[in-house]
Amino acid sequence: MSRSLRVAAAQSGPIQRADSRQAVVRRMVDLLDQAKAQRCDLVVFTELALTTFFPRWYLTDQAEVDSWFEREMPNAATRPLFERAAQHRIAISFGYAELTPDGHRYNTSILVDRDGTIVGKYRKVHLPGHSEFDPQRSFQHLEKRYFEPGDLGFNVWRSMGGILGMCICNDRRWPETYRVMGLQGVELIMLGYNTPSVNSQKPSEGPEQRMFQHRLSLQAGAYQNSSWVVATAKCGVEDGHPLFGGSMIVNPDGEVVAQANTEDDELVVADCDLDATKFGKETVFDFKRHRRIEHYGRITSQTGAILPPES
Ligand code: ING
Repeated sequence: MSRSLRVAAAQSGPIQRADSRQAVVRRMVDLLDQAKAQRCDLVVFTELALTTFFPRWYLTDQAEVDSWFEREMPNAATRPLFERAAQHRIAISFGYAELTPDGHRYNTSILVDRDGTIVGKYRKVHLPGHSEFDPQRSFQHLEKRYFEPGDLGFNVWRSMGGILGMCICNDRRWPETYRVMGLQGVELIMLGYNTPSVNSQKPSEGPEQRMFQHRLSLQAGAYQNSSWVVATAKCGVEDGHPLFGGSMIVNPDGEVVAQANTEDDELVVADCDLDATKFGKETVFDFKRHRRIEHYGRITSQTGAILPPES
């Protein structure tokens, strides 16, 4: 029997600082209804899907910081999303800012199965940006201020008849992210991202170059681990700050099979045959046959680069 899933990347247009969780969830439920109409099995929402990308703001009042976080999931604001997804028998993933009962704060994503049960959780490992206000930057990116590095690692879950994994945004730029899931047999990786259209430290790096690097990262990760990658943007202009779109679905050969055309709420849909991952895993990326771990020690024993001695 075919293990094909119809998957939607449910791209989010901009969420303004003043927008309520309720208004955002209504938009997400509308995308779910559209996905149902297209007979989707799985809908991948974006990073920090419930709020504006608040790490662009330098906040000092802890109560205001914590207003961007969710203390429990589901909660009153998100229950309509869980209920509609279960009603449609659609599995979903989405990201949000997580405040744990013991006071830890993470940039988190969850996987919810067709019954509305949370079956997986991931906490963003590779936090970009900085922790203090940086006057040198044209805008701030304070993820290291508001979140702790994820403590769950890169896991995979058997769900929807396949092996699914999650990561978040900047994680997609780091090959280790994909490989650790690849070494667990991942067949479809879900990720959301909020990526500024310009580089706050390098004005010459604009949307075209950043979109190239975004696509390059996804295609390489998919190909080198023979996995589907579903990447979903939050995009458009949030309180004057542009985020780029480019939601896309990449097949296990590294080919883009579907991508967004707008910078607004938009479904990007593709049929993902999970058995299409087998050939790569059994030939060029048959890790068991080809990897030489005796030469990879630096990858886990070193954090930064160690340069050769000056001659
Ligand atoms: N955003 C950006 C991303 O990884 C970034 C940060 C942009 C890092 C460009 C490096 C280069 O897409 C988040 N939220 O990680």
